Amino acid sequence: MDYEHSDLVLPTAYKIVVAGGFGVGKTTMVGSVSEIQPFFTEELLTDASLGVDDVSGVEAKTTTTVALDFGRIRISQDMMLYLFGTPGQDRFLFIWDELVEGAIGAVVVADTRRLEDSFTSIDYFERMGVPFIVAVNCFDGTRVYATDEVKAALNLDPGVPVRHCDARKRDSVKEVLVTLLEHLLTLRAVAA
Ligand SMILES: Nc1nc2c(ncn2[C@@H]2O[C@H](COP(=O)(O)OP(=O)(O)OP(=O)(O)O)[C@@H](O)[C@H]2O)c(=O)[nH]1
Ligand SMILES: [Mg+2]
Repeated sequence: MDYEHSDLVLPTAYKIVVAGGFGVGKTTMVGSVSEIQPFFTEELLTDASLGVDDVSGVEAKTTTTVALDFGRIRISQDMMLYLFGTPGQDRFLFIWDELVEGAIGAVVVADTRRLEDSFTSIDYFERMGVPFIVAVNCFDGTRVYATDEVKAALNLDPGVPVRHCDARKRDSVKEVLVTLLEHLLTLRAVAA
């Protein structure tokens, strides 16, 4: 057989978690950036969720993630990212430990109309020692807050990057992932 082995570059795969509160755009984010057909576990929001799931701000929402989202993107010749989106509701928190196992970092997606919903994710990653950044998903018509304001409101360590994005746009989400990778490299440099 005539393989050109020297041309063959197998990328290393890394696991990234996409977390955040209910309805902030995690599934949208994984879906818009994935190069493979993403895997979603969406279930219809039923009457049972009335009074439990706060859809204010995302009234058009009809489904919710009950287990995970999965997508994949090749960032460079030698780097592949596997994206695992979490369910947004606290009642599915029991899945998180397995979802986060082996992850090199996380993106906490935030909606500035409901910033307090980010605390569950932020507390979780701080407790588990998983490096993360915050991606503010800029929904149409909502006020845009400066990253410093978001940082202060979330009481974040000054070193944690915050950036705005549009979860529906592939390039925007790619920039979020690159920001996370740069943050990981900075942390590694500091630790060395
Ligand atoms: N206008 C606008 N709508 C968005 C954006 N991102 C998501 N949406 C909509 O907001 C709703 C919530 O999006 P999802 O991606 O399902 O949110 P999620 O965080 O995965 O939700 P859960 O899994 O239920 O926690 C959907 O109706 C999306 O179409 C955005 O950037 N702008
Ligand atoms: Mg979801």
